This record gives sequence, C-alpha cells and structure tokens, in this order.
Amino acid sequence: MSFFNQRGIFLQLMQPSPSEPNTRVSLQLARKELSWDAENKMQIEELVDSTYYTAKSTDLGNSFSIETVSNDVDGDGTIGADDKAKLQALAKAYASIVNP
Ligand SMILES: [Ca+2]
Repeated sequence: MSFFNQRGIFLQLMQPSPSEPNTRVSLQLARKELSWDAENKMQIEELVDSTYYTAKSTDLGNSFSIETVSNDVDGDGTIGADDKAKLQALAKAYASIVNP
C-alpha cells in the first residue's frame, strides 16, 4: 500500500488444485493507520478494520460468487446485492490479471 492510500483491498488468486477444484480470490478490505513508535523512533503502518471475503468461481474465473457481504462498499447506505456484485466484479477482474 503506498503512502497516499489510506484504504485498500488486498487480493490473492488461488488457482484450482487437486484438493480445491474451484478458482478462488481472497479479498481483504482494510484501512491503514499510521502511528509513531516512540521507543524505536519509527513510524508504524498498521492495517485496521479488516474484512475478509472469499470469492469462488466454478467456471475457471468467468464468474465469481461471494456468499455473504457485510460491508456497504459502494457507500449507498444499504448492504445488498449491489455491494456483492462490485466485489464479485473485482474478483473477476483480478483473476484475469496475471502479473502480479
Ligand atoms: Ca451498498
């Protein structure tokens, strides 16, 4: 997370494997908090308020589903299908990005 980013979403892609036939994308929504460690005289970056989701695809990354979304990620005041759709779209986009 860069200096300018105070909020972030970390993504990790897990390709199908013998033990897990589905493509999965793990999403971590977090906020960055900066504080000063006086003892060691250094700035500390900490991720707080993390929420984790796992998006699952049974069709090799063409479509993703997330069971339950508990965040109002689009800020429209309600938690619902639109929030889920945005996170699922993000997972799909990420699954098609091979580097990193
Ligand atoms: Ca919403």
